[in-house]
Amino acid sequence: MAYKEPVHDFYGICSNFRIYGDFLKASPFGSGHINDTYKVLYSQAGMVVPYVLQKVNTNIFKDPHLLMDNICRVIDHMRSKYSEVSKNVTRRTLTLIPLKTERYLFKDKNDNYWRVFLCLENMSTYDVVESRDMVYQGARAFGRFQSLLSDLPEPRLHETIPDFHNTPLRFETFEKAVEEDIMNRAAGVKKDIEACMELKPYATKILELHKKGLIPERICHNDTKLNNVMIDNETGEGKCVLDLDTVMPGFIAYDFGELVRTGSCVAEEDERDISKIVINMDMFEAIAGGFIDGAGGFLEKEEKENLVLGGILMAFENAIRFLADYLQNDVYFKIHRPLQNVDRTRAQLAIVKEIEKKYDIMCNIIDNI
Ligand code: GN1
Ligand code: MG
Repeated sequence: MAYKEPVHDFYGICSNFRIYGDFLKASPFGSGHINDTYKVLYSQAGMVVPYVLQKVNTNIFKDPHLLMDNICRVIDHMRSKYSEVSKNVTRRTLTLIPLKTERYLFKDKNDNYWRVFLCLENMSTYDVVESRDMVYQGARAFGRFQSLLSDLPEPRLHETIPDFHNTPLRFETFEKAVEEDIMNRAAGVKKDIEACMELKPYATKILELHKKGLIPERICHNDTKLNNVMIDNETGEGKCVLDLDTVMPGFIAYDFGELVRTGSCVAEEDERDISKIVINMDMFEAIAGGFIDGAGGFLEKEEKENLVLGGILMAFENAIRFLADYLQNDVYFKIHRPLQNVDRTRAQLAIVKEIEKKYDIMCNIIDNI
């Protein structure tokens, strides 16, 4: 089903948060596929002040309290580090607004969970990258994010979505969706299903390296789409990393891979003209340079050697997730037209082919950094 904007009592919801002033209006904001996000305007003594209101998708994040626990720890840790070096802490990390009675998460009468952040002004996100410098900045912000969290004190973060990047399990889910074919859609996408099936051997690659002890588990963002970084409108700097719901243990190859998937190709995620899906080596070089600059020296040799493989895995994993969702009636990713998940799948499969073709050159670029 195409996504339909639900009706909510925004004034009532917002009145539970410690926001001063008079509610003016709320309107849909951003282009995320999972949570519902709104920009809310308040008048504070005549000054219009924006906030970001978000409804957490609890079909996907089953325990919103655990998720908020992670986010608070992550934000607090980054904030303590930034406050040593910078005065612009509220532009570099997200800031949650507390409730009047407790912290951060409001449950409405329909069992929806809401949270409010300060709105980051004079910064923008981009669904399609526009320049080499922009991808460099975005990748650097994610690299820095990883390095800032590399000494997050124990305990281990909660797994907000268990097996989020367990690609073999994602593949099983895809196979099951094909087998069950509850909407009778499989025949119409036979070729796409076959193309995904052919890529099956990739599914285990990163997990196997981990099992052999060759690549370590780290705290990762796990959803490093380039539009999850705010770019400063004036300086072009990648300032603030968004979408912290999947920050949890993971592998660097996946975070880097998601950057390659979304930043090294100047096309929409659902681009229908496959000839536009080209991995641009300048963009790739900027991603690799930015990520490694931001992350500093802590990447291990095996991690560096498998960064490009991460690109293949993330394009492949997203392809099977989009196609499984199409077969299951488009219930996970928001869609805005009927075949959008199929188009997303095809574009991801084209990215896999492109990386396969350019694999050695891409590995050389990383070697030379
Ligand atoms: C979702 O929320 P958003 O749009 O940043 C998804 C990612 C996918 C991505 C595909 C929690 O990210 O895993 O890679 O869509 N997030 C979740 O565009 O499933
Ligand atoms: Mg997002």
